[in-house]
Amino acid sequence: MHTLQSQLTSAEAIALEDKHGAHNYHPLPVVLDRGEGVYVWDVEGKRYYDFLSAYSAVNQGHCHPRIVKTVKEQAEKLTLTSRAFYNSRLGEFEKYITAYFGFDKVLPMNTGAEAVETAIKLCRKWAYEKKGIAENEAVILVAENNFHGRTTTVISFSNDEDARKHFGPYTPGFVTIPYNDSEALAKALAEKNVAGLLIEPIQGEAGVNTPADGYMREARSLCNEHEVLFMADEIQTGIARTGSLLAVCGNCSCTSHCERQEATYARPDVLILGKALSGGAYPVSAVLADNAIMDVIKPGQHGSTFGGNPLAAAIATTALEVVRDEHLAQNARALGTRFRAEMNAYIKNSRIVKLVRGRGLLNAIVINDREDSSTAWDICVKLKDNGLLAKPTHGNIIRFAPPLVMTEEQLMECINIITDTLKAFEG
Ligand code: IF1
Repeated sequence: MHTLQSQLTSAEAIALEDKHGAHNYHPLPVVLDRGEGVYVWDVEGKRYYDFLSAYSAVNQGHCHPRIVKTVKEQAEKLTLTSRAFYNSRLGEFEKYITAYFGFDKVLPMNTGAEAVETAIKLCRKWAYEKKGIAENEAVILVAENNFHGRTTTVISFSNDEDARKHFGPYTPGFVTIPYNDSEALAKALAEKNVAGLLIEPIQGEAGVNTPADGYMREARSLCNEHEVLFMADEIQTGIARTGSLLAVCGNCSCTSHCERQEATYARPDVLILGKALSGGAYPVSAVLADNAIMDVIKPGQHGSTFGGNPLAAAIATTALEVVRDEHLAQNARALGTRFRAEMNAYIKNSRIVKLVRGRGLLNAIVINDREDSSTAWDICVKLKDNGLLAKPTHGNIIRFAPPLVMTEEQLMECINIITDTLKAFEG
């Protein structure tokens, strides 16, 4: 069945990447060859639980049969036309995704960073043409320890040395405020020329930094008061990952906008999606907004060769259908609650784990060791040996984010692998 069987050993594959590829990553030493649902297999045939899900791009599970079927069918028919012509899939996708998330219009792109760039451009143009900010004076507020991608403009407002050092000169027009601090936000919003707030509902790269429950709602209403666009980067948190369709939905796991949500929903003016929008089968990102904002962009002012191509449109439609049909938000919510409960029970008697935090199936444990120690990395290598793949993030933190198609039985097996592995580090 799997005719594309690799002929390489792990060591050979790693050596090839090391020799011929730029060293812009430091991967765990595992070479993956096949995936199905919550599992991946390395080139030697060893099976692992995937607790990274390609940074939440494969929420629907690896090689989801419905998504693969769409890839095959559309790839055999038409893949790319450019936007110089209409294509038969884009309009249907646009209708579907705007109804799904409750916005007037969508602008499709490919990668997450491109969607963030799109939101920034949209916000600035809106500020000059609708809000009346003087040309070149628009300011966008961003949060400390943000991660929004790797383009030169996006890294201009990062405070991560690795991400930005020696990549200057930097794009001006951004002001950093502390995360999860409504007072600081209110103060910054009172300054002149503020056009937008760009924010992650949970900061992934910062170690699954989860804000207070009311923070997003407060940010939303503060932005309203100051006529400032509230732009939510849901590239990592969105599409059921945190136990809601969007993290800004708050405490609600419905996959359509219900009445219950009125109490908790921090509706963004600009919604930024990527990653799981394609279920990991293809790079698809999107920016959603209502007409009053989106209509400032006119022909020739923004675009991308691949953005909105028929293959992407078809895949993204199926990927969103899977999330709804398989109740992935509800499953993420239930399994996430179980995961944190089990981890908290373990942590009670643990020396090596300080705490667990997160929402839905976006969680992290904080290791009780110096930030610059290799403990989190060493634990991840051991987890790999024990059949579970996770990746350390900044400051001795391990992120746990499996595909959302996991069953409770599988989760319990994984919790056993994790706690058994941690026990070996209790010392
Ligand atoms: C890498 C982190 C995750 C994102 C948010 C935009 C983007 C991302 C909130 C850009 C991308 C990635 C990219 C990945 C590592 C990763 C990551 F650790 F850096 F923070 F997921 F947790 N907004 N996140 O999280 O999207 O252009 O990559 O499609 O290897 O850099 P992209």
